[in-house]
Parts: sequence; structure tokens; C-alpha cells
Amino acid sequence: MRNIFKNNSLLSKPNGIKLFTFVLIILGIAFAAPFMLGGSPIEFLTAGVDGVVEAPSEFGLSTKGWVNLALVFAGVLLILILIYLFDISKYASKQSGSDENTANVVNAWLLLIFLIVGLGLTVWEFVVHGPTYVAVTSLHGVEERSMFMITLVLTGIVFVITQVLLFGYSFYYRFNKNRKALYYAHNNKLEVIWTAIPAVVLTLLVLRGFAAFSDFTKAPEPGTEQIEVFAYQFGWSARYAGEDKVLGDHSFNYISGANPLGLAVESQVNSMLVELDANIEENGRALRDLYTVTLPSLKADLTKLDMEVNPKEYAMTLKAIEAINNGDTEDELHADTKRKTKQKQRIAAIDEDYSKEVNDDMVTGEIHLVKNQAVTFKFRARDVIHSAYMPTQRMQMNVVPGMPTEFTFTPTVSTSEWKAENGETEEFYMYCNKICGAAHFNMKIKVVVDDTPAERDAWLAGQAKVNMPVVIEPMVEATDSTSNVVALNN
Ligand SMILES: [Cu+2]
Repeated sequence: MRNIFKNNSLLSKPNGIKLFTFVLIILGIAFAAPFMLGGSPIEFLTAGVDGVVEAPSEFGLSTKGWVNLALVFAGVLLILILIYLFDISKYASKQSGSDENTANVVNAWLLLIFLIVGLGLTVWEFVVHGPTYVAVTSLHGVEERSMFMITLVLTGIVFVITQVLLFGYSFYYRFNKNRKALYYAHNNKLEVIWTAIPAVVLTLLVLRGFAAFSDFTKAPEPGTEQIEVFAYQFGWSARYAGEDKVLGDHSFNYISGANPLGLAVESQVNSMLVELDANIEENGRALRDLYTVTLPSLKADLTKLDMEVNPKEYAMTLKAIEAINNGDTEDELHADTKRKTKQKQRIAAIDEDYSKEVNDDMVTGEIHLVKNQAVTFKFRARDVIHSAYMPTQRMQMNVVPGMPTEFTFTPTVSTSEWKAENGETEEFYMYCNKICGAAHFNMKIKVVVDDTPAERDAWLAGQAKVNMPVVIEPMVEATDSTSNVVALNN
């Protein structure tokens, strides 16, 4: 460290001190500002998100103090790096290569600092989030955790060794005028060792993983309970079969505001067909009157409107007139009629028997499971790709529009046991684990694992059947940025 201060006159030069003071002031303002505005830096950064929907408690920053400290530390580090870079560039321009040693020494120390800080943060991450990962609350989860831990330990050892060698050597062998480099180009024995060992280890890991995956996803035992899990932007609903133990038919063609899951309920589908006919007829009428009635009446409205008094209404009327004049409105009406006619044809093509199976199904806003009882989730999505994720149950499956998926597992820890161990506020949830749009982060459904079948049946008895009115959140109007989001793995 002494070397830096000997060669780098940052702290002794008047200019250096001026710069240092200036940077300190900027740093002070940057960190004081959020506090002065009524929050810590981390609250300030997440304020926009918090404003929309309150983040679930399990995402709460209980380690806020540490996060702030880490942010301050990272900020100071960044500023120091900038100071050094500034000073180095000054040297380079002034002395043009005569003292290139300074840059080497500074870089060597920065690399060492990076190694120590990086490994420190890695350890911190394990200490803070490690315990939440260790918990397993399903049968197959034990095997999954075992595989994960073995992979983690093996790759962890390799990670520490390679990082220490990489950054440690960079520091230890920093430029030294009196040292001569050894020319060492190739060693076959080393090449074979560091190719063969990873190849064998990875093969063993992959083979075990493949066997485990085949076991996790094998066909369920006959008679395993099936629960439909339906994903939409931005929420979930579940459907339970009634006394007949059969989930009734569905089709995306039946989806409407009153029938969000598109269930094969005859009355719903019929009223939808009536509505489609009414819409098509309405479009025909609008097309017929577009240039003879609608356009002249809009133009008459415009002359009566005062741009100063009603600027919004004036602009809207003007826009509507333009849309008719340039043919947009006509095109839209034709396209809508075509879409609705197609939907009618698709519905007619379905050989729907409207068996009464669907009538005793129950659509619920919570999922109740029974401890030690296998269950198959049948997944469906309405809009974009979602992913159903239950962390401690080690359950995750993509939920894809038009492509049914499923996952069978057995929960082994009930909610009451989980609460007794982790606190009364702890719950199980199924989260969405694919970035599916603006409110993706809050897309979850509570999962209750009951201790006995009787408890679950008591809850189920209180749920409404589908042929009764069901209250479901209205479809969220997707904005341009979210409607076409391609779901990302995360
Ligand atoms: Cu989602």
C-alpha cells in the first residue's frame, strides 16, 4: 500500500486534495438526498415499485441496514477507483511512460481488493440467503436439494480456487523491473487433467440429474387428485373438480369477461354467441352509416366545440374524423367483424357435449393441498408464458398458452407446521417465475397445506360452484410494453 502513496502524490498535492474534497461533497449529497427526502437509498430506488402494489412481506428487505451499508461501500469504492484513474491519466500525459509502474501497482491492488470484496460478498450472500434455501417441504425436494448441494460444493471449491489464482497471481506477479518472466507455453499432462476431471464429474452430475428428472416427471399414480392452475396477467386461479372428481371441459374460444377460464358452461357459451352476433351486426350498421351519418354528425359536433373550452373533446372529435377520412375506422370495423366471425366458426367446430362435469367444479383464489397426499397440477395460461414456482416445495413448471403442462408432487410439511417453525406470518405461495409484464413481481397465489383431508374438504365445501357467479379480477389492460413481452427465464 505504501507504494501507492509514494508514487502517487494524490494526497500531498493541492490539486489532489481539491479533487478529493469535491468528490467527498458529491458523495455526501448523493447519499444524504434520499434520507432527506424521507427514505434510505434502497427505499428511494424501489419507491416507484412500492407505489404500485405493496411488495409481499417475504420480499421485504429485512436486511435493509446491510444493503445500505453495502451500497455506501460500493459507492466509496467506485469513487476511489475514479480518483485513481484520474490521477493515473494525469501521470501518463505528464511523464509519457517514464513511470508506468504506478498504473501497474494501482491495478494490482485493485485486483486484490476485488478478490477480497468479491469473496466476502459471496460468503455474505450464503450467510443471509443460504438458510432460506435449505428448507424442503416436499417428497422429491430432498433428492433435488441433495443434487443441488453436491453441485454447489463442487463448483464452489473450483470457484474459490480459480478466483484466488486469477486475482492472486495478478497481484503477486505485478510488474517488477528486476523480475524476468518464465516462458512456459504448454503442458500436455495439465491439459489432460483439467479436461478429464470436469468431464467425468459433469457426466456423473448430469446422469444423476437425468434419472431424478425422469422420476419427478413420471406419470402420476391412477387416482391422484388433479387441480387445474390457471395463470393470467397478473394472477392465478385454481379449479377443483367437484363430487364427480372430473375437471370439466374448457376452450380458449369460450374465454370472456364473464367466463375468464373459458369453461364449457352452456349458458355462458350461448350468451357469448349472442353477444358475438350482436357485435357483428353492430359493426355492419356502423359501416353502413360511416360516411353518410357518422362523419357529417362528427363534423357538425366539431363546429360546435370550442377548442379553448373543451380541448380534449375537440382533439378526440378531430381524431375520429381523421380516422374515418383515412380509412382506419373502416379497416378496424372489418377486422373486428372478421375476428368475431372466425371465433364463431371455431366454437361451432368444437364438438362440445356440455356434459355436466363442469358444473360442480369450483374456481378458487387459494390452493389447498393435503399433507402427504400426492397432487397433480394441470397448468393453463391465458395470455403469455408464466412459470409456476413454489420454492420450498421445489416445484417449478412453465405455464404456456395453448400447451398444457403438469407437475405431480407430494407436500410433506403442512402450513401449521411451517408456521410453528418459522413464525405465524409465514405462508406458502405459488409465484410466477417468468417475467410476464409490469406486475409480474406481485403475481402469486396462497397455497395452504392442510394437516388432514377433513380440513381441506371443509374449506372446499365453502367454495362456489362454477355455474354460480364467480368473482375474478378484471383483465388487466396490457400496455404495449407488456403485451408482447417474451417471457424470460430467470
Ligand atoms: Cu406471470
